[in-house]
Amino acid sequence: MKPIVIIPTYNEIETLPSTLDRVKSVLPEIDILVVDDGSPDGTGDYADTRAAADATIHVLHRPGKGGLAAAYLAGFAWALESDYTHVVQMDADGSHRAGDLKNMLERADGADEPDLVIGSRWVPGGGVVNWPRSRQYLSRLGNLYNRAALGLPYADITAGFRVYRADTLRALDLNDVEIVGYYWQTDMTQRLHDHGAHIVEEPITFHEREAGESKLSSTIFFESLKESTKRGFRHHTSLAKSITKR
Ligand SMILES: Nc1nc2c(ncn2[C@@H]2O[C@H](COP(=O)(O)OP(=O)(O)OP(=O)(O)O)[C@@H](O)[C@H]2O)c(=O)[nH]1
Ligand SMILES: [Mg+2]
Repeated sequence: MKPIVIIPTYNEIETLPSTLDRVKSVLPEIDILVVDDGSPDGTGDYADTRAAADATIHVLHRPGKGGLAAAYLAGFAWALESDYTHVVQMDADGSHRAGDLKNMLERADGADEPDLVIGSRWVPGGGVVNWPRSRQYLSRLGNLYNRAALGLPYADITAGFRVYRADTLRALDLNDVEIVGYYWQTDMTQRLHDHGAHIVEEPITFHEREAGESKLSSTIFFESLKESTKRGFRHHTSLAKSITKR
């Protein structure tokens, strides 16, 4: 197994140092790619300093804030050109923990060869720490809504902590992935599900961001909700059509 951890950053100077330290202390050999969108607070420069001192740390600089999905897709393209076997999505802000990452990688390396391991807050053994009740409700509701609207049988469809099998990503056409708001996590889950992928959930403990500012705005949230609804209608209409044809 040769995984790479992709960490997108926008103004995470307060949290990226400890995130890199923790991943490196638990998984010293692992490769990391920081994808920075020209953070005005110098996060990209900091990542460059770390990369200069450690050959396993890489940095991809993008010119300006282009959104989380676009940053990940650029990171995927970079990683898939090399011989990595697994590609990890991980936030910089301390919400995703290195100990959980280790478990997720072990799960990804299991004999049943999952195509996607979702780091799940909402399966037994998973949970959240210090997350405001309002965010917990939003996450649970968002997942319920997505499950009902799209028929996806997973507990944490919108999770951002994930391990993908690289060959599975290579086999998918990611050119038209929906990059609206945070809907793209759901879109990726659905793409893999429709592709017949083996998707499993590994419990994680998600922590409230440790410092810095959230990039999740209400606009992003409502854009994602709108997209789920649109896709949900499409899903149910095609389901109804296939039933009436029978
Ligand atoms: N490169 C890049 N990274 C981004 C962008 N937007 C968010 N990120 C990063 O994506 C990760 C998730 O963003 P967050 O702001 O933590 O979003 P969230 O986890 O939903 O919200 P909070 O944790 O509550 O703040 C963090 O590492 C951010 O720095 C972007 O436009 N470009
Ligand atoms: Mg966060």
